[in-house]
Amino acid sequence: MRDTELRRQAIDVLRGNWERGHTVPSRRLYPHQWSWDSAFIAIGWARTSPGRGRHELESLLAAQWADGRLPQIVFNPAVARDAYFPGPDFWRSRDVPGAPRRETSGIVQPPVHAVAALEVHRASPTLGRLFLRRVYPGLKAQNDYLLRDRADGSTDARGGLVTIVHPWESGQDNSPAWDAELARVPADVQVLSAHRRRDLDHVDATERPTAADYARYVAIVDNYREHGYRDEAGAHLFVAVDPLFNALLAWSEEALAEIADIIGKPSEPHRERAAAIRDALMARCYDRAAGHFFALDRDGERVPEHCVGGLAPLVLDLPADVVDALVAGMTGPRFALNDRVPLPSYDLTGPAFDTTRYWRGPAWINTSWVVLRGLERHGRQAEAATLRAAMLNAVRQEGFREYFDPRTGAGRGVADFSWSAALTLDLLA
Ligand code: 9WN
Repeated sequence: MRDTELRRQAIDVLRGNWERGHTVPSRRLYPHQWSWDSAFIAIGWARTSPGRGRHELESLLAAQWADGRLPQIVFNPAVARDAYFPGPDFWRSRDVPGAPRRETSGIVQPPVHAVAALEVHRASPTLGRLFLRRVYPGLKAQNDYLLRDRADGSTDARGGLVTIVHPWESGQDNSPAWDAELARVPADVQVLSAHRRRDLDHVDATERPTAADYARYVAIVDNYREHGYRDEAGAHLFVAVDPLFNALLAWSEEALAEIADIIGKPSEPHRERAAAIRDALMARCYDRAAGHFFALDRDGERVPEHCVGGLAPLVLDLPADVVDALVAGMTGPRFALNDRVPLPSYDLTGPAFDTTRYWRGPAWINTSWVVLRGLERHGRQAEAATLRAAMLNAVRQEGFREYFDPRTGAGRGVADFSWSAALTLDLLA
């Protein structure tokens, strides 16, 4: 298939998923607005209709909480309340002071939105400047919330890493990096009988998190909701540090610095915050022997599982030997960089590897795109060209699927998935 035809198909998917001001990740499985999806989707819109990219980010920011948190899900009131589980009646944001009028979930997702805002601005700089002025305060407040209320206690006075308090916050829901921490959450699979998992109406159960995972996901939210979604000590049943989340936070601080320069605000504080997060990632998550960035558990111990998120710090300034080690890991047996299938979400040789189950192996377009940007930043053109070819090959062969079998490239999850289409548009630009 020619590039022009692939581009036309990607635009069709985004148009089909456009829903008055935002784009759903998938019409059937995810019929609301998701936070980090909207960032990737805006990057795609920037390549074809920057106005829609602006709407995408502004509609998400309109649902920001008073404390600055940008919610993982903004519920569309026009969609049946039980179309997705867990829906608005499970989260009950309407009972929480400081939550917006629009109902939302109470957790966050990886903060890649400032990067997206800058991409949208670059696509149409004249209107973009006004747009940047409008979105800058919300984007800054999002990161302020994370660095203030989610600061990992063990970082130094300059600040540093932030925690996630639910696997859903990582965006890589059932990654093996969370298994040990999740196992500490008291699970009662019976609680699930009170709910209906709608995801299993659309995707085979072997491609989704298990019932035991969902029981714990529900228990973590029940507890957080009972604490009024306040991040006070002891309020969380699950705490972890995710290298992907923190790498994207630092990258968005760099983007905020550029945005601040464009609109005449102080940029240096953002550069300092980006450097502090990068330094903390290096000091706490980088394992020199493994040549990889690992997640941390609630005690600050490294979780020695090789996940694709551990390659994400490549988007930051890193010492040359660290870049070399990450690229060696990517081209070695664990991630097996090739020009057919994008990067697996988890170590192909790892004990928890699964070819089909969601974030336990399958290849995703968004995480490969982040790593691709990292390779480009460090001038690793050969590896970048290979990864780009793999991403384009996967969507050409299988369509804009949610994820792909990391060995065969077979499409998995839903079809017509928005960020797979959006980031393809970016690759073709
Ligand atoms: C829970 C929407 C989201 C993505 C996540 C992905 C998946 C949701 C789910 O879909 O998570 O947030 O129901 O499984 O894991 O990264 O943002 O596309």
